[in-house]
Amino acid sequence: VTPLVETWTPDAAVLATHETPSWWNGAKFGIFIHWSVFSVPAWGPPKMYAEWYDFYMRTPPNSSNPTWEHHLETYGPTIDYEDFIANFTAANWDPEAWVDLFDQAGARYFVLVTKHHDGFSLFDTGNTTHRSSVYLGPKRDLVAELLDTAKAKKPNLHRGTYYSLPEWFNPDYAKYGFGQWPGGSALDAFNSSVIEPYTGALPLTDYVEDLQLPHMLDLATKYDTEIMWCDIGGENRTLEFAAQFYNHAWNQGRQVTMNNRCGAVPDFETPEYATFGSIQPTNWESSEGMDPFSYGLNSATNASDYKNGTTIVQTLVDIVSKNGNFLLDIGPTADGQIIAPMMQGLLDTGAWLNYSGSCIYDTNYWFQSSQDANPEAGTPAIRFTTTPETFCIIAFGVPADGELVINKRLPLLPGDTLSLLTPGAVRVEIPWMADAASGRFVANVSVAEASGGRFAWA
Ligand code: FUL
Repeated sequence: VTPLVETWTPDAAVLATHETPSWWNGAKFGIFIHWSVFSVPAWGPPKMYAEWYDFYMRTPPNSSNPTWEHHLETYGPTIDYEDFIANFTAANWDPEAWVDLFDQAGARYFVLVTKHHDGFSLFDTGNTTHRSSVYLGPKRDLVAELLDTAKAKKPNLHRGTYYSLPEWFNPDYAKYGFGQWPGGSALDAFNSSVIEPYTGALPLTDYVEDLQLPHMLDLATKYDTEIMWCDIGGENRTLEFAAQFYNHAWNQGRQVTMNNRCGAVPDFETPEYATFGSIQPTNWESSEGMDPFSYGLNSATNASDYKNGTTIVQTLVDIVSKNGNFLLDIGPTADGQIIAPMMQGLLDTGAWLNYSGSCIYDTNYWFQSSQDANPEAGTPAIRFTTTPETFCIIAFGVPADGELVINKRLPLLPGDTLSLLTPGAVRVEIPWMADAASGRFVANVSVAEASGGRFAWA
């Protein structure tokens, strides 16, 4: 029997000493999954998140957002967001195929949306609410299925859960004032009957005590999440939650972490569709969708607009060179499929990481991090990473004349071995400038171009 150790107390000063685990620091690349009722309409105007459909469809038509018109034209006035729940089926979902794909993509963790701002959960919400995939739609515990499959099949693929602390249109949340509905508070939205009753809701005394905190504790202790990726903040019981989350993991000999949107004591920062321009010594993770600007699937996006392998790899390398992690998001279809352009981007990324991973996973940043591209000299942009054994130079393209000129004093000596990481693990001699460096690391040079699997640099 594991002895109960109550190491963590619900005390901000104590919890602030918690840090991201070493597995998270070394993992560098994760997959974010926005999959829920919003995957049914799967639509958003450019530069607006498709997973916000529930909110945008109630935004009056005189605004700059055409979702209201789109909804009326496509579904007519009698269909509400609540009606989409029945069409969120997961009918063709194979959790094992997802886990295999994430692994093939070279991801070391994933973060599944378990409840977005529409308040629809993908796990068993028991007697807190029946607004969940267990009671409605697929009638399956999607969180348990994915996390258990990962745990059983890929123990090195770490498992995380996104959880929105507020809910847009939950009348029980209204007193805490999420209330972003353009016509007023969520309660006003109900009273003016722009939305139907909150499907699946059960009577509650207090949203935070009786629903939000129990949900988060269940994700931590029943589903054994390793990353609590909260969203929005607002009213919360994060100190109580974090203490129990960390104690539970501690008693199982596991290391877990929590982002900065739970309202208190974050382990890491979470820039969104943005990265830092320079090295950040604190832990951070940048997230964005494969879509140009959406986490949820957007059927209005052209196949060619999704990020391809090269863009993903170069984004990842840039982030890693500045001490960050990259959480790349996919938006599956309502029946549980990952569309071809997303699948291809993931596979191309994995193909590159397969032979260049030694310059990504478990690396550290180098204090100079990067050298800008010099188009006149035909030199591509370059990023640097380090390990205790190796100094890595990663070029975002093939230099015009085959010679990579780096105007920095590198931790290398002229006689040091330089090897080019290539798909066949072939060692290639590359020209080097005798005056470029001093130091004693072995160098690896790798070209960050994943699309099509062609890496000719000779
Ligand atoms: C934001 C949300 O509003 C977006 O829909 C998305 O989930 C992103 C990761 O966080 O705050």
